[in-house]
Amino acid sequence: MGILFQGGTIITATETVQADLLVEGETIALIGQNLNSEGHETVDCTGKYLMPGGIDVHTHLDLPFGATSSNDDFDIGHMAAAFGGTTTHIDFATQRHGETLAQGLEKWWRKSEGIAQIDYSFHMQMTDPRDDVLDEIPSLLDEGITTLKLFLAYKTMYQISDGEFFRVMQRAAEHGMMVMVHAENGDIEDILRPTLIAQGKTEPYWHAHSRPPEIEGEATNRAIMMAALSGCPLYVVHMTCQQSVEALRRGRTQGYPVMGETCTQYFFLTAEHLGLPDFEGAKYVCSPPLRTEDDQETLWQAIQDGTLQVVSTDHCDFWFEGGRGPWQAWAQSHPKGDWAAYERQNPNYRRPGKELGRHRFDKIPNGLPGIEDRMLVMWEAGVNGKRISPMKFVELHCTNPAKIFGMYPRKGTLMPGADADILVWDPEAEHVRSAATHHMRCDYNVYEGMRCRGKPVQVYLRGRKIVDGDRWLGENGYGQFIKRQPNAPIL
Ligand code: DUC
Ligand code: ZN
Ligand code: ZN
Repeated sequence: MGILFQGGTIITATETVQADLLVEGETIALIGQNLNSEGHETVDCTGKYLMPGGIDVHTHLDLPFGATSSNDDFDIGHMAAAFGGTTTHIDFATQRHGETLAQGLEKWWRKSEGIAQIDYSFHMQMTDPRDDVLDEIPSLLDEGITTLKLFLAYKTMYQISDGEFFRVMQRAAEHGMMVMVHAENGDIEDILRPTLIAQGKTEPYWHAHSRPPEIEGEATNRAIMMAALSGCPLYVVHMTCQQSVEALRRGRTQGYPVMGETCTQYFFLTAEHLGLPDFEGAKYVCSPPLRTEDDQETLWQAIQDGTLQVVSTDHCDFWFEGGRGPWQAWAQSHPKGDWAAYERQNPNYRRPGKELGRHRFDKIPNGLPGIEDRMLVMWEAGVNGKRISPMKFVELHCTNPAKIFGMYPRKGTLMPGADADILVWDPEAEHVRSAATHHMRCDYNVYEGMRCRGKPVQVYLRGRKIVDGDRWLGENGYGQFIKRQPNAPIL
């Protein structure tokens, strides 16, 4: 017995077609007109769209950050993602200085195995590319990990030199892997930030001044030139501004193997939010920082013309009012990775959050909630706002992520043989984004009060219904690690 989705409109990146869709087991068996329902469970999709489950290729679940760690983990974060239509995500497993890649990876297996509720994969975040670590790179392919993330920012923590960056690219290219880059010039940021602090400019507002668009444009251009020289495919994460988008557009015009993403928040919020009174600006501190309305227009243009291929979230949420309950005593005796479980069992406990930077913007943990909001607000502003078509929406949030990151056609589309990751999307369903109703473990929502029309009313992951209206039907351990393929296409 299968599940027959009847009477819906199927939307993929390339077509919109009225058809039935049959799921057998974990995959799509058939798409066609008037399929025979005998022996199958049926789902009436009249007036609904059927779209592939969303893929968020840039998340930081349970990420240690300074004196705290990000709130959402592979349990609650997964549920929140699915309520917003995302059924697969790729997180960043981090190698710390002195560690091997395998040691870094091991920590992320522990966070996810037996806990995951949606499908997931990892990028390997390399911070210490020693010779022995470079030799370890090919072993990642055995794990199904095909992407290496490098930093040109966070000078004392993650940043690597240009020489190291280039050497990693050469190795990655030999093995059909792709390099991803956080492109901000960390050397310059490391001068601007302490200067502002010394001048007494310590409020959240100054965060944006410590990381101006020029340092993003410069680092993006540098990484692109290294991609041109090494031949290694490059994907620039969280692009925010005209300076970096122009660099990418130039590189692509030259035929270099370069691609890029932006994140949801950069379409909706600006650096003005950082200046909100009563420390509210701290809610919006992320890196790279929020920019201007002109930059927002640049980003809309760049997704429309294909300069940017993907919209992700950089989801990395922290309490606005954290540090509650007996956290200090408890946290001292437990590694950061254990905090999520304790917090779940003790509702009065909150790990530290944005308040860590009440007196200095550089102590505010960087990041915003968004894994649940991404497809909902982009549908509203993009599709309802007539900036992108429903097919383009699917391309940006589902299909391109699957192709670029080696999961296509298993993920990212609706076709026979693909995983039955299916959104039954009601284009008329009205809702309001709010911290009072979202599922992310976060006491604020950056789209608070935004009215939206359209959302997934049912979500299926590999043939199993995990969201039904407001009901959560998922299960810890059902989420699978997805092994990805190297030599993914340059789009
Ligand atoms: N930027 C953020 O805002 N948070 C996590 C990491 C990053 O680069
Ligand atoms: Zn980053
Ligand atoms: Zn990030």
